[in-house]
Formats: sequence, C-alpha cells, structure tokens
Amino acid sequence: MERYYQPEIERASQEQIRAWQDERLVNQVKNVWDHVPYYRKKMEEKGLTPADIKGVDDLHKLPFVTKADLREAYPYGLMARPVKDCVRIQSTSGTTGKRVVAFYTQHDIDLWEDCCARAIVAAGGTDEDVCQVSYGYGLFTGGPGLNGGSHKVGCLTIPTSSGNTERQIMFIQDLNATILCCTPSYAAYIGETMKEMGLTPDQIPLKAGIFGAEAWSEEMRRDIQNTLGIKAYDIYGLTELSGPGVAFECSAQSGMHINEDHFIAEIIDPDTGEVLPEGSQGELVFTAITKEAFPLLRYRTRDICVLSREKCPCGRTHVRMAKPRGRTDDMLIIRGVNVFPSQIETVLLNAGYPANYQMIVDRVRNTDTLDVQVEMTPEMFTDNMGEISRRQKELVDGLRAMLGLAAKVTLVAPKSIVRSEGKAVRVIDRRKI
Ligand code: DLL
Repeated sequence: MERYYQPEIERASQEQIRAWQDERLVNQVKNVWDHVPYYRKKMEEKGLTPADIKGVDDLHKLPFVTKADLREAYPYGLMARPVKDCVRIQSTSGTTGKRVVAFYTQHDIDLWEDCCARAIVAAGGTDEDVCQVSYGYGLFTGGPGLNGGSHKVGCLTIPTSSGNTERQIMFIQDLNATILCCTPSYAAYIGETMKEMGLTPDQIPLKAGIFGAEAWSEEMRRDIQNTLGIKAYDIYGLTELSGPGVAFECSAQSGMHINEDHFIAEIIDPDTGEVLPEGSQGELVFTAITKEAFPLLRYRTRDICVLSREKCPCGRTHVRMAKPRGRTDDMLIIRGVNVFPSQIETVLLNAGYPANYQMIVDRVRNTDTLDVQVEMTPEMFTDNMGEISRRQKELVDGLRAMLGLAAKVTLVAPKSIVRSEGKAVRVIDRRKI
C-alpha cells in the first residue's frame, strides 16, 4: 500500500493546489516587493507592481532570475529577511564561478525537511527503517537535507557523509541499513566495492535507494538496482531552492512529483524565454512560494526537462517532471551536434559497460573532437588487441547511431577512471582551458 508523509497535501485536488499557489504567489510577490530592492527594481523596469500579479496566470509577466543575478547579488542581495532571522546557510560548489549562498530561517528548514521526508516515505521509508545518508554533509545540501527528512520520518539515521566506502559497507551490514541516500555514481561505486568484497545482493539489507544531485539514465538505475538488490528512486533539487526534495519519485518510478505547494514549475524555451505548453521539452523554471529568507521568483535552473500532469498510479496529484536530460550548460556542441553525457551513458550501459566513463572534448586544427574513454569490466579485460578494437568499433557505431556523430572510443583498464563519491565529473572540455 502506498504511504504518504503529508497525505492531505500530496493527494490534494488540482484545484486545491492551484488555490494554494495563487494565494502564496500573491503574498510572495508582495513580500519581495517590500523587502528585496532587487526585485522591486526589476519589476519596476517592466512597469509592474504587486497588484499586477493576481495568481499563477500572471506569473509569466514577472522577470526571470538567473544564476548570474545570484552571483551579482552575492552574498546578501536577494535576502528577504534580516540575517538575525536566519539560522543556516548552504552553498553550491562554485566550480563554474562564484559560489551561490542560500539562507534559511528555521521555518525554511522545517519545510525543506518535510519535502525530503515526503521523498523518504515515497520510497517506502517508515520509523522502522535505518537510513544511511552518504551524501556529503557541510555546505552541500544533500547530507543535511536527507538527514533532516530522515529524522522527521523517524528512521534511525546514519550520517556517514560520503567517502570511506568500506566503512559505508560495514555500517550498512552491521546496522542493517535499509535505505541508502547518495549520488547515483556513488551508489554504483558502493555496489562495485560490495561485489569485490564477495557480497551478493541478498546479503545486503538495503531495500531502497534515494539517488539524485546529478543526471543518471534508466540503464544506470537498472544496474544499481541489480547490484544492490534494491528499488532505486530519483530525487531532484537545487541549493537555490533549498536543496534535495524539490521533486521526488514514488513507487511508479516514472517521473518525479514536484512539491507544488512550495514550488511553481514552468517550462520555457531557453532561447526565447517563452512559456511552452505542457508536454514540451524545455528549461525548467521555478518560483519558490513559501520560502522566507531566500525566495526566488522564476529562477532559471538550466535543467532540460518535460512536465506531465497525467494521473499517477501512486495517488499523488502533484505534477511530475521527467528525469532531467541534462543541463543547458553541460550540453556539449560538438561539430554543431548537441550532445548530452546521458546519451553516451545509455549507449555504454546498454552494451554492458559500467558507468565509468569520461568524455574528453578538444579542438584539433579547428575541428572539435570527442574521445570517450570507457572502462572495461574485469571480465572483459584482455590484452588481445583484435578483441579490443572489435569492441571499440562496436561502441563507435553505437554512438554514431545515437548521436549522428563520429566519436573516438578508447577502452581503458578496469579501475583507471577515478571513482566519484559525490557528483561525477563526466566531461573534460579542453576547448575551454
Ligand atoms: O544537487 C541538491 C540535491 C542533493 C539534489 C541531493 C538531490 C539529491 P546543487 O548542488 O545546487 O543541488 O545542484 C543542482 O543538480 O540544477 C541539476 O542540474 C542537478 N540535479 C539535481 N538533482 C538531479 C536529478 C543538489 N535527480 C543541480 N537528476 C540541478 C538530474 C539533478 N540532475
């Protein structure tokens, strides 16, 4: 039987959800107009006052907020509450520029943890469960978010954070962990290490995994489920909007329910900014309608995605987002062809390779090149050059069929690609160095 953490909210009628959104949006717009000069200025530039926003139908009138705006406003420019009302910050890794710092009041943390608790219950979690949180703790939101959600559900929480993989496995076994929370690439690594230790899925107490923070394919889900003997659930979120739990998967494992009582989702054309009709693929944009300290209106996530309002067998009524296919900024353009790492992952995993690969993009004599380095499994590993080139050619053909692009494939020895304990780095783009 399907269980819910907040059934009245998670199964509310679409009309009820819309009524909450209308009311909360109107209040949030007034709030930022009164407390955040940045928003007031941007609205004034468009000739808007709060009276122009009467509900979700008017949302499209508001200006977008981008990551560049957040960086410009760093650190306090978008806060809607004084620092003394805030109890925490979290932050993005800042690999592509200045860090984004998000602020939380106690109420913000409470609602965020509720969202994570919804995800844990949707994955079958109850107070009988032992939940091991192997996302990083600290500035990254993964550890703190799932930790808070796990407490709310009443699970025994093991805050291992990421890393020290053999110790992770020891805790899973000794404390009978039933739910594992980490990035999908770390879950694959934990699975690989268990296999090397001679453990089979039936010797592992885990029953479910809550994996997110990076794009992962259905093929990768299948592999992780088989190696760990679990059901693997996707979870989505971003620091700017609180962290994990903006959306989560249910037993149907078919798209993630967006917590629409807190976030209004739109899909836009990333080039024109135009709102696209339901079912179209485009960039996901969120408006946070309940956040106090750091409310974002029409925040452009850069995640490419599709929304669906089709009825879900789990009974939840909130809109579902498909697995994000990638980010507009990790989409590579190679000789004019758009390439997402997730497409490459699909080809490799379907051909029986593990998800240990790296894409090296370069420019040689003014032409883009793509070299996909793929690790062989120990069973495949051979010094027979004929066999290696047959395998490489098979993958080159598979990639050409998927992408319409000639890529080079280099098979490398088992364990030669560095494993990830957090978000995996799949692309090295030397054109940018
Ligand atoms: O990754 C929050 C999180 C932690 C989500 C733990 C899920 C689990 P950031 O570090 O700010 O926050 O990165 C946000 O990661 O815009 C997406 O591009 C990507 N992302 C997050 N979840 C998923 C997912 C956390 N399930 C960025 N599938 C987002 C694909 C995801 N991409």
